[in-house]
Amino acid sequence: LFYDDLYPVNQDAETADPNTRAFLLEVVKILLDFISKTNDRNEKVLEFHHPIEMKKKLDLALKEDPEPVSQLLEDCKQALENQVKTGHPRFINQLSNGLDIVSMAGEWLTATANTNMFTYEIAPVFILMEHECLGKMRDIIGFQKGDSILAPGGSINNMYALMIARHKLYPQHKKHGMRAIKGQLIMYTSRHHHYSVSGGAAAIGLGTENCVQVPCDDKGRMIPVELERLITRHKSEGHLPFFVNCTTGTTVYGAFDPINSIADICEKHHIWLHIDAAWGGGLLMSRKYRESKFKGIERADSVTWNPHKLMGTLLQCSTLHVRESGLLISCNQMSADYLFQTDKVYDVCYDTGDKVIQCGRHNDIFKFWLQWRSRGMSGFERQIERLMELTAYQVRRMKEEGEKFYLLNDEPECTNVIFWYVPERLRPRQCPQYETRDWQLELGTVTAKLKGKMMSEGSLMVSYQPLGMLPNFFRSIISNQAVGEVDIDFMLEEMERLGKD
Ligand code: ABU
Repeated sequence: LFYDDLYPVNQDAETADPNTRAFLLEVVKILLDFISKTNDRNEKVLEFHHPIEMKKKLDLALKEDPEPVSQLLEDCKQALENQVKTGHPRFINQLSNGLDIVSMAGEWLTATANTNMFTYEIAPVFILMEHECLGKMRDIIGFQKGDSILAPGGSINNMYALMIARHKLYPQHKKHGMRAIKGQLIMYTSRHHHYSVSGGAAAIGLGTENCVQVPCDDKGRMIPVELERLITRHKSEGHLPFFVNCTTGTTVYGAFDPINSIADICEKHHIWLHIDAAWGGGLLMSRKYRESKFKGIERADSVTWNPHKLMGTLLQCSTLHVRESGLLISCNQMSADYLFQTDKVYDVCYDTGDKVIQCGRHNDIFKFWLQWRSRGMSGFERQIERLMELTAYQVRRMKEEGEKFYLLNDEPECTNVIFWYVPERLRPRQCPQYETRDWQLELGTVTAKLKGKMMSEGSLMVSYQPLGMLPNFFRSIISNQAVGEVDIDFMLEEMERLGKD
């Protein structure tokens, strides 16, 4: 069989239908095998090959003549066999981990419906699902009215927040560009901010030097008095402070900037308050954590929240919520006549595509809506609280292990646990340099080597990074519902096994 024996090229239902069904059923079998392996703790997380070896191993050539369907099935198998199993309970590497089955089913359906999200005309059901989910998320945040969009990732949503904050102050910028603004706009974010915030400053023409990094405390939280000191200084220099990014769930530490204190400063100085809850936002689904970690969130002007992180929605699903209605459309609308006709037969406020700068927009909502339906609020609440319980278990177990692990924060605010694995020769009894700078630097080297061993072995993946003065350290993340206590025990044992010098 070849591609032209299948729909849509073959229009003869008598042959195309059985051929197409047979092909797709074979694809589904391959997918189901991958799902089984992903959830099998005896399977490896990955088969690591260096890029040069991987290129030799794979047949990726695009040739002159068609490949038969049988080869395409082999290609599908090969792609998954060589893919990292990001839903494996021992993949503890990224903020977005896991393979939620209901959400995945939604993604399969989304691919089959293959529509574009710019107008109600071609995506009626999915546009209404966006209204439902986004409206519910705004309720949870505490925005009485407002507006929301989905964008391809938290970075883009953080940039949208910058654009609409500028638009609110200087609507003429849309037409005249930077000459509409007399003075230098300045924005603020903590030193532990996600890099997309300074990336957004570069992208919208503000310049990274005008994205001022506010010092943090030792837990990685912005220090409000430092923020106010900087704002006051910049104002006295004649600059225009206009935007503060408050991170709730920093990428590495999982730290929460103090919303209410920052909101007080923003109100006093008439500055837009954006909350980057791309990572921590999932905790809003728990009443307990909403109350303890997000006090004051309803005072924000905008909030980024990525269900594809802590909530386990399949990649990608990232949302932006704005307290004031109408700003998104006024900032981004270009009124393309061929899409957004105003004389359509239906209520065109459902044509949401002109609120964003993208034209083509992927359907990121169905998998999220379906996942939410499957759980209700209570199911999501349990899911989120379970992740936090497991995090507490990990910290407890690491403390029980004594000198093998050096926790850099023993009270994590999210599911990030940051630590060094300490090999025997660097433990206090063997190591006179314990806790010195040289000791830290040596642990930084050990960390990168140990990660390399994990990958060669294929048994575990935990990410690492340096940060500020700290050389490389591990950051484990629990956002996969497949993870259990047994996997945390395994991580600790495996690090000790692989970490032996
Ligand atoms: N957007 C931040 C993702 C980083 C991470 O998964 O580690």
